[in-house]
Amino acid sequence: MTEKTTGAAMFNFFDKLKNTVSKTAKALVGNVVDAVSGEEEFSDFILDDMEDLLISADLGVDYATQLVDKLRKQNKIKPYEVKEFLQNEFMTTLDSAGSCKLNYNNEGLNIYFITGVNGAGKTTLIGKLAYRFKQEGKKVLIAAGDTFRAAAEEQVDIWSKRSGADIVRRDKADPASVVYEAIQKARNENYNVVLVDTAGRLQNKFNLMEELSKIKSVIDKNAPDELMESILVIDANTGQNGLQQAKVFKECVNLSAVALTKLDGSAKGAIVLAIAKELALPVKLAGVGEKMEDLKDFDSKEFIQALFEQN
Ligand SMILES: Nc1nc2c(ncn2[C@@H]2O[C@H](COP(=O)(O)OP(=O)(O)OP(=O)(O)O)[C@@H](O)[C@H]2O)c(=O)[nH]1
Ligand SMILES: [Mg+2]
Repeated sequence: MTEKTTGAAMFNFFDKLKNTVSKTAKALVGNVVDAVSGEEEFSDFILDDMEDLLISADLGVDYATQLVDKLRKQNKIKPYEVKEFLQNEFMTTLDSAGSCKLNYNNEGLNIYFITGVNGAGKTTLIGKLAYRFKQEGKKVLIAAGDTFRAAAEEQVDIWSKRSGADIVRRDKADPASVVYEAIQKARNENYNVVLVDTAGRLQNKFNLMEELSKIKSVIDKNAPDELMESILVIDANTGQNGLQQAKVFKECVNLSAVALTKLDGSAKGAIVLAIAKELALPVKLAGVGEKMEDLKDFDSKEFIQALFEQN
C-alpha cells in the first residue's frame, strides 16, 4: 500500500476512509452523541433513546441493549463522555474478534473459499483479489465454482482476463468437481493462490446450503492445510440480515473471516461490530467500489478512528 508511505498520502488515505464510512459514522456515533451528550445524567428516557438509535444504526438488538445496560448500571461515566465510551467499547469488540490480517503463507498454496448470498459481491471480490495477488507477482488460479447462475462463468472469466489470473472453468459441471480440478492443477503447476467462486445462495435454502457444504468438504479433504480463509461476503447495505446470514454460513462452512462489500455509500457499516460481537468473526477485507482497485484491507483501528474523528 504505497498510499500509506508518506504523510500527505496517509492523510489522503484516511480522508478517503472517512468519506467511505461517513454515513455509518453519522448513524452510529453522530446521532447518539447529539442526542445524549448535552444531558446531565443517563435517565431512563435518554438511555431508551440511545438504545433505539444504536439499533436503527444496525448495531444489533443484543449488542445495543448490552451497551446501554452498562451505562444504566453505573454512575461514573457522564453523558458528555458517551463518545469516548462508545469508542472504547467498539475497539474492544473488534479486537476480541481476532486479527484483521488476511492469512497468507509464503511457502505454499493459498486457497480462499468465497461464499455469500446472491449479489453480495463475491465474484467482484474474486476479481479484486486476483488483481491484487497478480500485482504482487503471484501465480493465481480462479476456480469458477458458480456453475449455477446463467452467465456466471462468463462473468468470472472476464475478471480472470482483466486481472491476468488463470481459470478452471467447466460449464455447468458439478461445482465440487471444478474445485477438485483446480486444487490438482494448482498443486501440479505450482500456483500460489486459488480463489474459489461459488453461486449465491440464501441462507434459508437447505439444498443449496448442503451443496455449499459439499464443495467445502472437497477442500477440507484434499487441501486442509492450504485453505487459508473461508470468507463470507456481506453487502454492507443488508444491515441486520447480514448477521443472520453470517450465523448460518458459519455453521455450514466454518467461516474464518468476513469481507464487507459496498461500504462506499452505506449507512450500515455497524454490521462489522455486530458480527465481531456476536460471531467473533473479523472483517478482513472491505469493498469500496466496483473497480478492480476498490479493495481495502480492513483495519479496525483506522475504521474506529474514521468513525469517531468526524463527529
Ligand atoms: N459500489 C460497490 N458495488 C459493488 C462492490 N462489490 C460489488 N459490487 C457490485 O455488486 C453487484 C454484484 O456483484 P457480484 O460480484 O456479481 O456479486 P455476486 O455475489 O458474485 O453475485 P451472484 O454470483 O449473483 O450471487 C455488481 O454490480 C458489482 O459491481 C463494492 O464494493 N461497491
Ligand atoms: Mg457471482
